[in-house]
Amino acid sequence: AAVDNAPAIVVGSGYGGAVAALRLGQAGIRTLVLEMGRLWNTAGSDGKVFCSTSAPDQRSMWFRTRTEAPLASFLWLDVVNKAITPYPGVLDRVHYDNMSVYVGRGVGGGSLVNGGMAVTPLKSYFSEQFPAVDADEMYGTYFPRARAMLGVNAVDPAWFESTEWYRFTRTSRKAAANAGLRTTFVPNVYDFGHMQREAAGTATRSALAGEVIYGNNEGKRSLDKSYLAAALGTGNVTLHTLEKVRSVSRAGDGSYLLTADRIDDSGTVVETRQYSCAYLFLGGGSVGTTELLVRARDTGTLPDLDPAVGAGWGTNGNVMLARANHVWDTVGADQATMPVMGIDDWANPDNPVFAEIAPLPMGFEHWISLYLAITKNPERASFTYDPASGTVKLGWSAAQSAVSVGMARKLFDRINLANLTIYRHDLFGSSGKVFADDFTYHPLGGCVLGRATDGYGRVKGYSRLYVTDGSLVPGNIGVNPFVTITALAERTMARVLVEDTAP
Ligand code: FAE
Repeated sequence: AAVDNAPAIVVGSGYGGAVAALRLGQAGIRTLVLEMGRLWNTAGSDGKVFCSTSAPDQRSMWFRTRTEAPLASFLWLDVVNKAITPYPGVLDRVHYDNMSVYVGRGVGGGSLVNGGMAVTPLKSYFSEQFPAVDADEMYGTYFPRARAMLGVNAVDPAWFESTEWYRFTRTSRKAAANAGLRTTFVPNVYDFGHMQREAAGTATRSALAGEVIYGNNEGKRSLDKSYLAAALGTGNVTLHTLEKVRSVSRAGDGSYLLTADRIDDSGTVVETRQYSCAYLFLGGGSVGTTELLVRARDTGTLPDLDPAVGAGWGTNGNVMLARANHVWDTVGADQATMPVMGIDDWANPDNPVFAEIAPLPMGFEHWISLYLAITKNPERASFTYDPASGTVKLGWSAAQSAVSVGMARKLFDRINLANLTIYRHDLFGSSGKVFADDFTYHPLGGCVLGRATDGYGRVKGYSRLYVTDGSLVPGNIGVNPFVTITALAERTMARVLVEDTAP
């Protein structure tokens, strides 16, 4: 088969991949981006690019016959998930033994499906996680650069206090305050000017129409509208979609050889392509990149990869849970899908938790307060290659999830006690589960900075091979992770373009 050559290849078009593509393109380096998902720019028969969460269709999930939403049930009833036709939809749930990982599929990766919360971690906690990284430089240069490029903005506090769309957040804030807990506004990449126009009836509703995990048709500054648009604008970046990189090896001349499967809308492999490049940037996300490298090391295509490849993975301590409010504490039928506030108890040395106040837009009053807690769970797991099945496995155990639950429970027991309220038992399946601890939105680690790579994301054992995504973050960052991932990728690219690509 013919081999396509590019000076640089980027695998994946999420945060890490998008930053790499832009900075390579700006440096005048011809770059090819390979993305396994589709480009989300064509309207379906309903005139929309993405489907809604209330009426999911084939566009919702990656090759499923039924949706797998995080909230499985309401009043224990199986009313949330719907039968769909298999298709390269935008949200995937990757299943491992005791943990499943939600990821975005498409040009823009997680930015297409996420809640847009753009949070910079506490400097002290960042330094704890990345002791070898110059924190002054990160907070002086790379975090501001990332926030500016991502289009981070904040809700107008006066509008927040008065709008029906954030009543659910104010009710959760009150419950937290009753327990003596601090809440803090969190910035977002959703355009709040657009959201206010949605509320006023002068813009098409998206965040105010229940759109989020299956994509936003309006308002969200996802990567295809920020970094990736700019990358393509350099004229040096090309994008191939529906191509999944299956393996990576190295040729005698030091170039990298990639094999990619191109699929059609039914998932059938219609072509297997070979690529070669001098510089390879991996931005497949914590799970995508780590799986590729573990497989490459253990099948012998990149045998010199460090033993640390595959290790140091964590869930950012994610736990989802819900409380039932009193009848007088309404949350409103109208709820914006973009969270704007968190309960910040991270400084509590006894039980550090940062819990985002999450929306649950169902179109009627349900008195439910939903949360995604980020706990400081120190547990880590490793990915290993299983030769018998030819798959990569994740060694995360249920006991490791229980650590996150213990921390979330401690915080929310306190809130329930202060408010004389209880947990909801009907939202996470028929078993009556209170704490959803079997999935994460925030997979982190697997190729940890300074362990599997050098201090800048250069993969140990190989030259001109880089990781730029969430696999660099050691399992927990204490806040929603994409601003950190973006800023670290900016730091890597600034260094690599100066030191590694001299003609
Ligand atoms: P990611 O964005 O996952 O991009 C990886 C890309 O590579 C994807 O497009 C893949 O399809 C593609 N890919 C993977 N493997 C291959 C392969 N072999 N060949 C070709 N392409 C491949 O990685 N974070 C926040 O900070 N704030 C939030 O509010 C927030 N909410 C979230 C809500 C949901 C429902 C989810 C799922 C996540 C949320 N996150 C949030 C997490 C955030 O989206 C995630 O940390 C980043 O997207 C990770 O960025 P990466 O660049 O690591």
